[in-house]
Amino acid sequence: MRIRSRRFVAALAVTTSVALGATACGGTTKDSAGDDGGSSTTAGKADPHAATKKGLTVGFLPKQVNNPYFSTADKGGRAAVEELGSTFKEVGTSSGTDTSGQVSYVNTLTQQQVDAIAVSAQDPGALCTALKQAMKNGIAVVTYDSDTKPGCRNAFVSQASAEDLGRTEVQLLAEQIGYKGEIAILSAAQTATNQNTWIDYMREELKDPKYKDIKLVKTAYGNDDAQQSFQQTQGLLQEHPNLKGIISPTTVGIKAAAQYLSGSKYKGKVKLTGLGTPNDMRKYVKNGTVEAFELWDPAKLGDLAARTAVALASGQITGKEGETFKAGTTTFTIGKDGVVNLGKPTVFNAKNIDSFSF
Ligand code: RAM
Repeated sequence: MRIRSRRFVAALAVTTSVALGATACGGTTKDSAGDDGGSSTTAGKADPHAATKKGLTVGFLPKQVNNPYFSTADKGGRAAVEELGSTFKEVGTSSGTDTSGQVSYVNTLTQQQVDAIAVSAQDPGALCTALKQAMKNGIAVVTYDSDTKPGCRNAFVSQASAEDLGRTEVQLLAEQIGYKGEIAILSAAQTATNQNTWIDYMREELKDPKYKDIKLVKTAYGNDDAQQSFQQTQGLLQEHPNLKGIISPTTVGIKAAAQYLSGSKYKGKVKLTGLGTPNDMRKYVKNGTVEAFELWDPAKLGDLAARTAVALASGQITGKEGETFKAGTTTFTIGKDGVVNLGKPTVFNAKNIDSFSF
């Protein structure tokens, strides 16, 4: 009965949601509802002993389908959803910069009355109206990989501490270039919440006096598109002939940059690090283009996003700081602003890369 009435409300509200969603299309929008700070908690009190609901539908909306990183992440999500007795579905755009497409998919999932949405946001604000509408309809909303503003979702499942990721990428590159020279960043979309947060921490790290001889000369955007990222790498080297190193905090970007460097006179001379998958990067580590880079296990991120979504939809958590829940055999605690941290990333190099197959 309770579910029925929620579904009825959902069906009614969708018309409004779609209309509102349309205004949010195409870029960063300031949300009309104002302040989006502080995570949005689901109504009521968390009951950590509530049974895990079965028969739910959990919709995954990655930043970009057919990006191998998200294929692996969402495979982990699917396995967890199915293990918990629910149904998994995935929808999404093939471009990593199609925010209006993401808005439409949120609206469609709301219309289809799914029980939970797990979304990796291309933009921190553009999805807010649509996601708030989804939450109003009783849908649990989790962001994973790339967050929205905290008020637009119940919880964010983060791959690792953003601060650690930003700082360690600078540390990795600084060691490789001997703490001296010009460096650049090759990022994903200009609006991507995750990359922008990491880049802010990279800049913070660079303020340490031990990096006084390192100069960040440019941040370029390859939009998580292989060809654009390749061309941006080429452009960086043409514009900055003294470049000593590149940090690319995106699996698409680092792979394209490695491909460019490995076929150029810069191979092994211009250092490259960032976030990549071992499967993409193996050959560039073996041929001497790349020394070390890092990442977390994307499948584990998808797994945790799914389990967080189901815990929210089951009422075990609401997204409030301090709540705890079990994901598999591990107990996770919700931190400030509704953030759940997966753990520490792994650094890959010639010594260990063959033990990883994602
Ligand atoms: C790309 C995407 C994703 C990011 C990884 C590291 O696949 O931009 O959001 O987390 O790289």
